[in-house]
Amino acid sequence: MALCCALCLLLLCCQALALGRGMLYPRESTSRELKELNGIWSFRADFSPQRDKGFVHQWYRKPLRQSGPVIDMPVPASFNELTQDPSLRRFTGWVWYEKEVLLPRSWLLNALNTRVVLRVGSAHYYSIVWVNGVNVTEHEGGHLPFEADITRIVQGSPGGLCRITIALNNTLTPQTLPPGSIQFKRDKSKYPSGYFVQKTKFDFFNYAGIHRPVVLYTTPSVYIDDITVTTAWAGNIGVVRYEVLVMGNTRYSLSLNLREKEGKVVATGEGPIGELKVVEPKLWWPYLMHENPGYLYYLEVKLSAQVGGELSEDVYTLPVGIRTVHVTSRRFLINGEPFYFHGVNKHEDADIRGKGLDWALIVKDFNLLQWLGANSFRTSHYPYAEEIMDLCDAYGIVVIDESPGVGIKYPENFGNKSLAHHLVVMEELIRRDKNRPSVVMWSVANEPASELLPAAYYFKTVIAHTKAIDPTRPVTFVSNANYAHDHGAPYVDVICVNSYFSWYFDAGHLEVIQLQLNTQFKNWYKTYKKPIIQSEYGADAIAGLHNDPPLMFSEEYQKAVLKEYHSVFDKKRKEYVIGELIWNFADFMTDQGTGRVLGNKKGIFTRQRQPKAAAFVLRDRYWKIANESNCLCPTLTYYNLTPCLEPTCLKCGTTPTVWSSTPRRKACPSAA
Ligand code: GCB
Repeated sequence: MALCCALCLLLLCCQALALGRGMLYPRESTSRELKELNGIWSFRADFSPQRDKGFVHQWYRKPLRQSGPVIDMPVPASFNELTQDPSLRRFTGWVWYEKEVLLPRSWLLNALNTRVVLRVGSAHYYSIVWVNGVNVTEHEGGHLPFEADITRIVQGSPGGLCRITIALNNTLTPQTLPPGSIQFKRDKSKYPSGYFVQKTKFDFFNYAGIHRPVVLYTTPSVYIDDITVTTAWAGNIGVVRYEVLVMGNTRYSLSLNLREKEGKVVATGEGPIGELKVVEPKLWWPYLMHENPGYLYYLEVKLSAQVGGELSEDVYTLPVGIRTVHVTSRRFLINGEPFYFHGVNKHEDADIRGKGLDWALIVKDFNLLQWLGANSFRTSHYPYAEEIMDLCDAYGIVVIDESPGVGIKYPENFGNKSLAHHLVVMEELIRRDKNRPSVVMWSVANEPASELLPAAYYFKTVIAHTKAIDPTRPVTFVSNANYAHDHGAPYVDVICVNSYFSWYFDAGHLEVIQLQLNTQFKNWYKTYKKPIIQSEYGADAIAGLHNDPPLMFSEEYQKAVLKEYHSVFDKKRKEYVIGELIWNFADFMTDQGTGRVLGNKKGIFTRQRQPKAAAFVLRDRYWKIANESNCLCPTLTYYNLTPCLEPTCLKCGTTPTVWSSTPRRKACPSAA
């Protein structure tokens, strides 16, 4: 049976819709060099009434400082909260970034066989890029990488000077993803002339800027452009199926080595398409499901070709985790074992840097996730940085990878232009994250107006397209619509529902949560017979605000809401509920409004990552769930998996040394 599933999977993979080009994460190798351009860039916001002065005066033609004043701007970071200027904080329109770099001679001399690529990890929202005044690329969308081959421009430039200019526009319209709209306020008695505001229907601040690393990297002129890997296993054989896309020449040879962590080669292959078999594979397991979670192999791809009569080589190494994902009517299976999502929803958000990538914050967050006993998160409400996703792969944190499809609330957001762009975004997201073992499901949207009729065709199309590109992963979107009127739900594999009982509805009435939550689950399950994830629930709590009996916004109330929800989850997870993701991991910034006190306070951690009382409630719960599901004792006594401690059996107190035949569990010695 397992073998059969594995083969089906491989067959399905063969039918995946090809994407044409790759977006491999830039990595150094014996054939590739990399130069990070992070640090201080020159910056100017175009405050001209039409925001078009930069284009009219062609600011990209000369160094930016020559066309007017510039300020220092760090990259990566959002520009909004780095100065004391409120008009820059709320700025909507074009901003200009510039960086001058000198390229090493070696990149310029070997012109025939060195390709130079400029890559931007993400820039919000629309980017136009020039190098030495020459337009090299444009990109729409704020959360995914883009790149341009700039070889010809830099190799012709005197002294290897490379002046990179990026014009960035953060305006959101009904056709962008996420959508928004610009409202012009024309009442002269209330607003100055030309006054406009950016409106959005999502609940986080529209931070903008170059949010992720910008790098220059080289490849040989014949190069590995893309690698697609899918995995399966049956019995004691793991299968890594690969497809390599080569650009620059049609005549080349490819050899592949699959290495274990310690470097030992476990399988080898040749040619652009093939299958590697691994005997006794070390499977990729989620955190807390195995003593060695997140196991990665390394697929080293070596390309050889003749360039100008000489042998040229390109080498790229891709981390690979061997695992399978399946969905039944009641369960989510990873490697054939039931997986229960006990995790969080996050945001890329922090003081000062906004949505800019910050290594210290990333490491702190992963430490908190592990402390919490969280095995998963959803990238609410847009794709997160590749650097974050790398750690998910390495630590075994399971990811529901969400597109920026948030705030799709009006009929005009469902038109052809929006749909066409949404399809492109799904392509870009899958192109970037398809090889990640941590990604177990795609989420195409959050809380769209799926009760509107056009949602049926829209989500049918987006989901079918997503599945066509990646037939190996289930697809969902997150709904807060009424189960009986949701036109998108028929197309998803897993039902993801958000609800805020006793918060946005029946505010203050904790006593209604259990009944309403039970009803919610029953209705969705009876209608669709698909497993359900509670993809959001929670309550705002201002850290340090106390009231007992619990009142809204106090830490006690947040705890009480969680406990009411948990009692229902505990019944339903024996049936078809397959996960619970708290809203939210940490407090985060939003637009200003009467319901927001310096942002959304539903975090179980503050924005500075200090725990509120609710964090301890969740921590106890998540570790208990992990312990229970790892337990093989007949009496259901479970292992104490407290972080940093050796797992011990709570019944007999011993540390088990053997894993049972089911790979994720240790057999309790006293069970024998
Ligand atoms: C939701 C949204 C999320 C909000 C949250 C809230 O349903 O999906 O983006 O932040 O509720 O706190 O209102």
